[in-house]
Amino acid sequence: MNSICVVGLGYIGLPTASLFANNGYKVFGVDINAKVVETINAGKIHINEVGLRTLVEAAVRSGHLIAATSPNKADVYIIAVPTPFGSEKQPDLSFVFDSVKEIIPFLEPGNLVILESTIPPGTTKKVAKFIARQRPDLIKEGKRPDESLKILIAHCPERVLPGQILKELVGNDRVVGGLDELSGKRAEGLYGSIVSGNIYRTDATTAEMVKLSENTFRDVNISLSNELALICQKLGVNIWEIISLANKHPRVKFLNPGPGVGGHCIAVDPWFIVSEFPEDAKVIRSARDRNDMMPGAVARQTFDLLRGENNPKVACLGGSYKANVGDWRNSPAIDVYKLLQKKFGDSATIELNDMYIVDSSLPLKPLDAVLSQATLILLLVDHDDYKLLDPVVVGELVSRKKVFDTRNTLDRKKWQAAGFEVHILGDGSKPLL
Ligand code: SAJ
Repeated sequence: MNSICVVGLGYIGLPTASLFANNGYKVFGVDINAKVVETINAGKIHINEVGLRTLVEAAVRSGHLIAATSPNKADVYIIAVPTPFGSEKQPDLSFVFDSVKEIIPFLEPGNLVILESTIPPGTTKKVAKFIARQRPDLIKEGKRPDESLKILIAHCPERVLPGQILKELVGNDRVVGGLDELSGKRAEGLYGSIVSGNIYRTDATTAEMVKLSENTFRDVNISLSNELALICQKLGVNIWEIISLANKHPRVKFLNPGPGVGGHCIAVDPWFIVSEFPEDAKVIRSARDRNDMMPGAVARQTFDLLRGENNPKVACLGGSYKANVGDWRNSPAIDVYKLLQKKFGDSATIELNDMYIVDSSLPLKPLDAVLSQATLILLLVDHDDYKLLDPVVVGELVSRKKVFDTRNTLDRKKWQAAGFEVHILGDGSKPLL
């Protein structure tokens, strides 16, 4: 297993490819985007992730990582392409199957095919059937995997947190699910060469469900905090105090409420279970719905806080889907920003700042410009840079000292001491409409 072909050079594929390349493997990276390929072959990166640039640069310079727009013959094939979902919340597996289609002509007996992409339960088996139809010499349909497989197939879901991908790729425990015993063992051996955490071997469908259950657990937990935040708001008590005290119980661990759940994992993966089991996945579905309605709730409360003001100016702080990253896919902060623009039309100025986002398609403005003459500061993302803001300095820029913190990230007492009226999502200070 000396050569690896990694299909998909995004947030997971590129760090994985460069880690293997820096550990002695010959790695062929594949991406459909020619610009991405060109960037990587120049030793540069197209995504922002701590430590990635150095790793890619070293991998390319050593000649161990070469990117191209089509696959190369290798011992191992790792598929790390996105699995988005459509407007009907159905998973779109076309990238996965297109990638498999591309590698099929290269497959030889003994090769290992690994699906790293997050996939609905049963997909690894479907991929095996798909390969079997085109390469009956490698997989025989209708037989037990250990009797029929001449190649090895496994699902090894990634579990890393954006913002600390490289650290977690190495340090986190891994679950590897083989289609048969040997597939699992070979995949375990491969990841063992780059992972310092434990590797747990299981079957492919279990590995698929482990990954989906982890993210669903987090989504359901946050939805409960969000629901309680809305209830506390009506009740006139503070959800943050309640969570902090409840979490003193040794068996309770609430996550934080906020303006919603975004990104391409937690806001998406639960739908992979719902789409397969629509009648059964009731809690999962309503948790998704609860989290999806949070941007609307935040926009309504913002509207309420501005009631009676003529031509207000809202300084929206943060557009990414979470703190200290520049990724704004499915970002609830952007949803709130757009809802406010729609709700106010020309009767207000709504401006957006985010120092992490590099995408020029968003109308981002510098922090000073956004804060200047603002009548409300709306904190949507808890970037460290916002935590460090000095309320005295900010107070000199704004035209009205009022802040709505949807992440409970600012030091309330400090901001109040600087003369600000401080509202925190779920603190019970103003009823939600
Ligand atoms: N969020 C809250 N309250 C919280 C925590 C998060 O509202 O207490 C929001 C965030 O602001 C964000 C969203 O949830 O909008 C998701 O952020 P996250 O940090 O919870 O998770 P992701 O999507 O960045 O990464 C998750 C991780 N999964 C788990 O922790 C179980 C990561 O380990 C996975 O590898 C990743 O999904 C993935 O790729 O599936």
